[in-house]
This record gives sequence, structure tokens and C-alpha cells, in this order.
Amino acid sequence: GNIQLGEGGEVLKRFNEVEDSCLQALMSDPLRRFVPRYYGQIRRNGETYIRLEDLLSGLKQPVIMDCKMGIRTYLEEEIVKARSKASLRTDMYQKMVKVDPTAPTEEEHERKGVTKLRYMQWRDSTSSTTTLGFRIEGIMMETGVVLRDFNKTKAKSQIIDALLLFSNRKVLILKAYLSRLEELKETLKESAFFSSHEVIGGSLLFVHDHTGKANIWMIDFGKTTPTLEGVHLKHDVPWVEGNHEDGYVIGLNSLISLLREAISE
Ligand code: 4IP
Ligand code: MN
Repeated sequence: GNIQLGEGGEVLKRFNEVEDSCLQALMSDPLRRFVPRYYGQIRRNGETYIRLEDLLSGLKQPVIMDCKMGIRTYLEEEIVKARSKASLRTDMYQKMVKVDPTAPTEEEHERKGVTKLRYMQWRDSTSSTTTLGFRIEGIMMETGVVLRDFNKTKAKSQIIDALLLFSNRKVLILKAYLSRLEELKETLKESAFFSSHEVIGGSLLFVHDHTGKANIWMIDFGKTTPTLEGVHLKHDVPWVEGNHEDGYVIGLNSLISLLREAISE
């Protein structure tokens, strides 16, 4: 993918200007405790990368879960593009058909293509993104086996099952995650970065190992965009086109309550 190992135990990620400026700003925000340390840019083989703290260092056979946060995963500009120069994506049509051959409309089947907006909206509504404000993107088990089949994981009961599988039903791990999320929720309230950014496509990365170390990190800022001067987002209200709300805190609240339910099972 676009992640490589660097020399000093850090991680190199393909440079993206939006992400780079977010990480820079985050290093002097209260949220920095929840973000991998950012060490600036580096060139390698003619490509630019950003250097980031390796979030897995010190963990033994880490177990990892990526939750993509927010009630939508596409930018509002995607709607504008779909209205004006709606280019059709055959790759997205194919991804759609693979999950559900009946999902495309007759017209989409004929064209063998869908707009990016259509694909993203379909992904958001068939997963828990639209209803719960987050979705599980993938889990890597202790064995290294990667589970990616969460396209239709939408019901709360399905997510609780996934949380129990991921944590191997270890209550101490689930409780550690819960308290980290509660700290994150408090810190988000104090963050100038958070109130002035629309956080789209960002993930929370859950990592633990069998020694009981557990942590959660905010990652992936490639579509996290600053609001217009003076505009502050609430993050816990519904999105309507034009208000730029991302529902990040809706997702965080869902995760907190589902973790509580998993703990009591
Ligand atoms: C992906 O779909 C994700 O939505 C990506 O979002 C998105 O990238 C891709 O769009 C889209 O194909 P699947 O996860 O269902 O495969 P993210 O980067 O948040 O993971 P961007 O960032 O570009 O919207 P394309 O246009 O890059 O293919
Ligand atoms: Mn991600």
C-alpha cells in the first residue's frame, strides 16, 4: 500500500498535502496525545513521504482494528462533481457488484459504471456509517489474519460480536479502550483543531496485545479539511448539504455505548 518502514523505526506514508498540514497543526493541539508523532517530510526514490511514529512498536503480535469515523466518508465537493461532470467509475461499479449484484440500478448495470458519490453513499448506507457514525473497516488478529468482510456490518449486535472477537472477550482490554475513548471525547471538546476541521475519512486505530497494552489513535487525515474562517463545527448533529458536519462525535458516542454493551456481555 502507501505505507513503508523508515530507518529509525518510524513509518513512511505517501505524502498528501492536506494530511501533512493537519499533522503539523495537530502537533501543537491538545489532540496530539491521540495522534502519531509527526517528524516531517522525507524524499525516497523520487517520492515524498511523511514520517510518522510507528504505533505498533513495543507491541507483541498486535491485534488491530480500524474504525472509519463519521456519518459520511465523502466530501461535499463530491456532490458538486456528481452534478456537473459525473465521470463514471467502473472499478467502483465492480466493487459494488462483488458485495451485492443487485445493488446497481438497471442503468448502472448497462453502463457498468457508477459515480464516486453513488458508490460512497452506497458504502455508507450498507455499513453502519450512516446510522451509527462509524464503521469497522478491518481487523487484524494476533495470528496476522486480516478480516475485511465488514461491508454489511450494520446492526449493533453485529458490531458487538466483532468487538468481542477482536478483544477475545477480555474485559480488561475492552475497559482500557473505553477509558481511552472517554478521554478522547473530553479532549475533542478542548481542541481548536477539531472545532475548525471537517473530519472525513479519518479512522480510529485500536491496537492491543496479549500483555494487556491497549491504545487508540486518530489516523488518516487526507480528507480532513479546515472550515471557512470563523466557522465552528459541532460534530454531533445531523449532516445536511452545506453545513459540513461530519458526525464524528456521533460515531464516538456509538462506539462508547457499544463497548459498554460488549463489556456487560
Ligand atoms: C475507497 O472505497 C475509500 O472510500 C477511500 O476513502 C476513497 O479514497 C476511495 O476513492 C474509495 O475507492 P473502499 O474503501 O470501499 O474500497 P478513504 O481514503 O477515506 O479510505 P479517497 O480518499 O480518494 O476518497 P478513490 O477515488 O480514491 O478510489
Ligand atoms: Mn483509514
